[in-house]
Amino acid sequence: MSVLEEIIHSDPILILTGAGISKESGLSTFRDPDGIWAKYRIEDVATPEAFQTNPKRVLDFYNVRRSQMNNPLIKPNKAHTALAELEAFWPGGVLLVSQNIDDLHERGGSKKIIHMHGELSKSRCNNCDEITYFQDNLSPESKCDHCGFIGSIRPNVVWFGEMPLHMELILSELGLCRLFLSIGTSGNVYPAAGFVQEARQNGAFTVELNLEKSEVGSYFHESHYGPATDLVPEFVGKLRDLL
Ligand code: BJW
Repeated sequence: MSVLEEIIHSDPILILTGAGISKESGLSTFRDPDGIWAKYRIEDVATPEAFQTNPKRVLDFYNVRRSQMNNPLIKPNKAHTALAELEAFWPGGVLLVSQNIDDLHERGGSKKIIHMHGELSKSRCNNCDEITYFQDNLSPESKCDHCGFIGSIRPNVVWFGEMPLHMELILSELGLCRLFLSIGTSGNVYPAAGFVQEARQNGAFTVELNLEKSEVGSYFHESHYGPATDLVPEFVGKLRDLL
């Protein structure tokens, strides 16, 4: 891998992950033929308007996904754990920016992680903005423990038309990283899909690890195609060899 010639151990690394990294753990992606958007319409379940029009449908969609995530059979895979190992041994620092709302990176051992599209294990009150760790099902009758409002509790996730979380910090880190690694994301959804160009313009070496070439695949210096559980441990192994 030519990354060996470009990167030294003191370089900061920023890693963007998408649904593809959790696929081999048993969670669905969105845009693959068997993905979530083949079964649900985005406008029915992943917009603020959908929540306003039919909150039960939206909450049920996330209740099902929360129970899938919490199924004991769903575990972090070798790609998740390899990234946690990288974070532990890489001297230059590793920031993980995940579009995923599951908790498999944390359960795999990663510590420094930003969930830019939110987290399924948390709810947010539309009335008072209180964010709460929440593992039960939500319903339109759910009451906010903080302000007492009924019907305002939603999953703490980012829907289309909403601002992804921690963008200021992410943009600043994209300016600092020397290696940008994109794993298991189709490059369809912005602003995440634009991160490769942002990082590259700022001088980072950019690498895509994905099952197939993504929508923004031509912007990467280097690409490797295959399942994340093969590619990620292999790539992390190459970085370890640099030390
Ligand atoms: C494997 C694998 C294996 C499979 N191993 N790989 C026109 C132009 C540009 C932008 C816009 C536009 N019109 C509207 C917009 C903005 C809009 C947008 O991007 N729309 C596009 C559809 C065009 N974006 C927004 O609205 C965002 N907000 C925003 O832009 O605010 C303004 C702003 C601007 C600038 C700066 C800051 C703010 C919000 C986006 C919210 C996305 N929300 C969702 C759902 C909520 C969370 C949830 O329910 O989970 O987030 S949509 C869904 O897509 C989810 C994902 O995080 C996201 C990305 O999907 P991902 O992860 O890439 O999954 P897939 O399925 O697409 O791809 C999986 C990949 O894995 C594939 O490539 C497979 O090949 C691969 N794979 N198995 C390795 N084993």
